[in-house]
Order: sequence, then structure tokens, then C-alpha cells
Amino acid sequence: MTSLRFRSIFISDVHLGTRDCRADFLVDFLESTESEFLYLVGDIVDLWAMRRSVHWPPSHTRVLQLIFEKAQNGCQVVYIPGNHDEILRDFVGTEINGVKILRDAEHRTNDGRRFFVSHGDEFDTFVRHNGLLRVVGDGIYPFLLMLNRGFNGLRRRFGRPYWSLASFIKSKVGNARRYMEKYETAVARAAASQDYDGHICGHIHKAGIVSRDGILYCNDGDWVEHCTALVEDEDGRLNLLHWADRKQIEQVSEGMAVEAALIPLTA
Ligand SMILES: [Mn+2]
Repeated sequence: MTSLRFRSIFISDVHLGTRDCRADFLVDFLESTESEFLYLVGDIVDLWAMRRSVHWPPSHTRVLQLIFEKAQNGCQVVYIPGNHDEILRDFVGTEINGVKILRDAEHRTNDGRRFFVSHGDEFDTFVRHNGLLRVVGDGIYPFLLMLNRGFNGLRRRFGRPYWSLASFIKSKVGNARRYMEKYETAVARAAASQDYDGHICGHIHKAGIVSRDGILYCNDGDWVEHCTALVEDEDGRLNLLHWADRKQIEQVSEGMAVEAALIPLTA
């Protein structure tokens, strides 16, 4: 298998242990890529959802195996717990099979820029009382994801590639869009106040690379709806990869509009 090489890979919001996790795509992604750094930017194992019910097919074990294999083979793997795996925050500062657990991290790109890396749930307080959070809280989001599963099952039957219905609906809801913008602004402001060139996070399940007042806001997306990863090439450039369908890998580069990252893949 040909391997795609990157300097760094950032993924988050995998939600292993739940039915919505697209572990099949992630296994393919991890097997097809190599990197010097791998950042797991939170909500990798959904320990929170697993308290109610556990869905753990072999592909979920395979994801963890591949991560540990990468660490054993010299890749620097950092695990930053999010709000769905916050129990792991008790283990910050320790190392498990070569995987370092950190509360947050600083990543220096190969062109010398400094990025703050964190899951991003700490910014919820800036954007509280908004539509999307209520939607998430009221359980409509899991319902959207369930709808998404059925919809993509149908698409597969008709030979169409994966496409996120949940994301499409969210992008059409004004409240959700305003929430995303507020979130991006809060993240960028925090990075600016600490003299970072940018901030890399996840949490809101919307991948994007946007420049806000000279600060680069990067969100690596998720592996329940979009199957996206943020990658750094050898020149230090950051790109967004869509891995929803191997044949239709979409790449969005720095500087492109954030909405471009979410153009649905069409057959
Ligand atoms: Mn989260």
C-alpha cells in the first residue's frame, strides 16, 4: 500500500465506543498515512457515552492498535483528552505505551509558527445559551447522527459515497452557523492573547482553516460525520483532508474559505 507522508497529523472527535464512530474510515486513514507527529485532540474514546451503552466492534480495537503501533515505530503521539474522555485528564503527564497524555500542547510547524493545541471545550463558556448547544444537550444531535447513518446506508446501497446529512442540516440552521462563528472568534482571540500564530482544536465537529485577525483557526473536524484530519506537510503548510471516500479524498488548503471544506462530496 502506498503511504501518504506528513510531518504532523491532527485528529479528534472519533468517539470510539459509540455506534456513530466511523472507525472503518479511520482504520483506512491510519493505515494509509505516516507522520512524525500524531496529535489526538480529544474525544477519541467516548467514555462518557460508554457509561450508558457500549458499541465496540473489532474496528474500534484496530484504531487503538494502529495508534500504539505508530508510537512504537517512532511517531510522537500525543493524546489530549476532551470532554467525552475527560476521565483521562487525571492521567495528564503520564505515558501509556509511548502515547503521551497532555492537557494541551504547543506545536511548532516546520516553518516556525507556534500553534496552541487543545480540544476546545474550554470555549463553550464563551458561546453558551445558543441554539446548537441546546440541540446537542437535548439529544437532537444524536438523532441527527442516527438519521445520518440510515441515510448513508441507503447511499451505499446505491453506490454513492458517504455524505454528511447531519452536517448539511447544521449548516442550514442559522443558530448553528452563528455558534460556529462565535466559537472560532473565541478560539482565535485566546490564541492571539498568548502570542500564538494559531490554535488547533476540535470539539464542534466542523473542520476548517480560517484566518481571523491574523490568527489561524484550525479545526480538525471529526470521525462521526465528516472523517477529516488536519495535516502538516514538510514545508509547514496545514491542510485539511476529507477521508469520507478513498476515491474522493478532498484536500483543502490554508487560505481557502472555511465553507469550502464542507462542500459535500458528490458521486
Ligand atoms: Mn468534545
